[in-house]
Amino acid sequence: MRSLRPGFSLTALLTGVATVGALLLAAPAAHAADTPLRDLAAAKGRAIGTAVTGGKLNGTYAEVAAREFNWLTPGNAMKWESVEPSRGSFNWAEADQIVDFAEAHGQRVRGHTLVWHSQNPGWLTNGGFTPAQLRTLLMDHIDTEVTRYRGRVTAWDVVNEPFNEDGTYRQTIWSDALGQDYIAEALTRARAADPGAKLYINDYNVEGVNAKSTALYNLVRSLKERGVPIDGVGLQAHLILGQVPGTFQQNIQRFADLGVDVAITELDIRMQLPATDAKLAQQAADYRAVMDACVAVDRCTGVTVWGFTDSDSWIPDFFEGYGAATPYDENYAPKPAYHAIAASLGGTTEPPGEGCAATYRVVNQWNTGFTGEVRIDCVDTALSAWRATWTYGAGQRITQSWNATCTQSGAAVTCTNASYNGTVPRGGSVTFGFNGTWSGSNPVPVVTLG
Ligand code: 9MR
Repeated sequence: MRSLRPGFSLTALLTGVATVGALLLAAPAAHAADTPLRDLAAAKGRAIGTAVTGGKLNGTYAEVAAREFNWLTPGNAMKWESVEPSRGSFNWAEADQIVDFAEAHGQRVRGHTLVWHSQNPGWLTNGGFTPAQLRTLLMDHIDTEVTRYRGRVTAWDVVNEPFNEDGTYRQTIWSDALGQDYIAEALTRARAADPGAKLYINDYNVEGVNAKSTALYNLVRSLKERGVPIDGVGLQAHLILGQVPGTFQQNIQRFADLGVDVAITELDIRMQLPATDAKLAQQAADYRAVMDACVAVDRCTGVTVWGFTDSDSWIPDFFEGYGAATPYDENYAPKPAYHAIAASLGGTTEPPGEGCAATYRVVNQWNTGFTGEVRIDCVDTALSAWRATWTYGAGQRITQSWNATCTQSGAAVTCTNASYNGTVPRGGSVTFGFNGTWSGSNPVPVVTLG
């Protein structure tokens, strides 16, 4: 986690010092010329994607989608209820439109999604079909859709959200009819329909190491052992402000070590409205933590955001009082989160006026213990001494630290520089580490520098 240095805010400068307003107001123009995210991502061999709505692909929405992203996911257009609203009557208009748009702009497409318990057409779910009929319907659906886009959809979320939170299999129309091996059957069928497409299982709340992600891990391992085609896992990453799991990178790495790719497929980070400067700064830190975790693991192919603008996000409709979850505001102005994505991809821009920021990460975690680290990066400020503080939300306790002196009182932790690392130059960074204990959960706290 990072947070802005207290007292360092562009808004304060703008309102407090009217005479330099013109100079500071020139900054957005400079930002418009920043290297687009897709160029930064391409230089790192990564995907930076967004979900899109076909009906909005014109004007500024289309310009930003084309300029900034090198992958697109149809947010709804490829779901069964969208493509076959009544039996045998297909509507490919929006899906075709998005695939055409992507090709016109040199973008790849993530197909979403073939087998799901949700957003199925009524004729299918209420049709009273026998298990044998449902198997045929599902296999035909996979054949029809995957074949239609053969060679044009690079990766498919073949199976979406197959697990419950406790790691058991979700009971769905498909598990009821075909048994739990519907997953293997669907993957095998998709491979036959387009041997060139990468095949994924996609789920939410599987970003950190937990019961659900471990179930997904065990499934992927067993599919690999059986020779069932599986190329990757999608970690959706619908996250809440300040709650990026500390084990994100460790979790990505364990899937990579199984020999599959990992994609972050639906990233958004919601906050309780109204958005404030402090919340947007925290959100930028959270986006940065997710991006950094992906960039750190070779087999993490990239990150897709679930809508790039707050005007095209599912959050306000589903979580009352929450929103502002994407990297652009409703008027297409890039938020601090946008700059955090750019910075993680090697871009040079940071949110204007950011001084020094701290990033907290769980490096490793085991039964009851963990190793953590905090990195302090200074962008346009230097430090001669530092103090990082945070409050643990789940009973964690620090037992040992290095490259800093850490004390804990209740839940409150204070770490100050060692004698040899208090100086951090502009553009420089310093890292310190610690061991601790945890139980239940180990969420990442918000670190404040002072
Ligand atoms: O973004 C989608 C939204 O427009 C739909 O109303 C919603 C219905 O469930 O689905 C949203 O996308 C979901 C995605 O397909 C699968 N993972 C969760 C996403 C958010 O609900």
